[in-house]
Amino acid sequence: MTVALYGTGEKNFGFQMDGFSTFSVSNVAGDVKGDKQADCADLAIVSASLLKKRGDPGFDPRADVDYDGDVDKADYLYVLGQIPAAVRKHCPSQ
Ligand SMILES: [Ca+2]
Ligand SMILES: [Ca+2]
Repeated sequence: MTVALYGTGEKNFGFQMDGFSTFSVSNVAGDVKGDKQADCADLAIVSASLLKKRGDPGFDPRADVDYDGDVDKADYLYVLGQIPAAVRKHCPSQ
């Protein structure tokens, strides 16, 4: 397995591993998409992988915000909690 690290600074980086799609990690809490803001799109990513485990079809590693190998209520509630209330109320009903 190879792991490549890249980045433009200490706050933004990404990594790539064989068998996984490339994704970036930003320093914004709850931002799983990597656009530097926590919003409904991030919650949608978590929702799409909810109750899936690493290795399951459709599992999105970005959604596993606590890196415990699955996407569960803890991941969901974490992201939900990072979305500003004014933004959250515009998200599709959860
Ligand atoms: Ca985001
Ligand atoms: Ca998790």
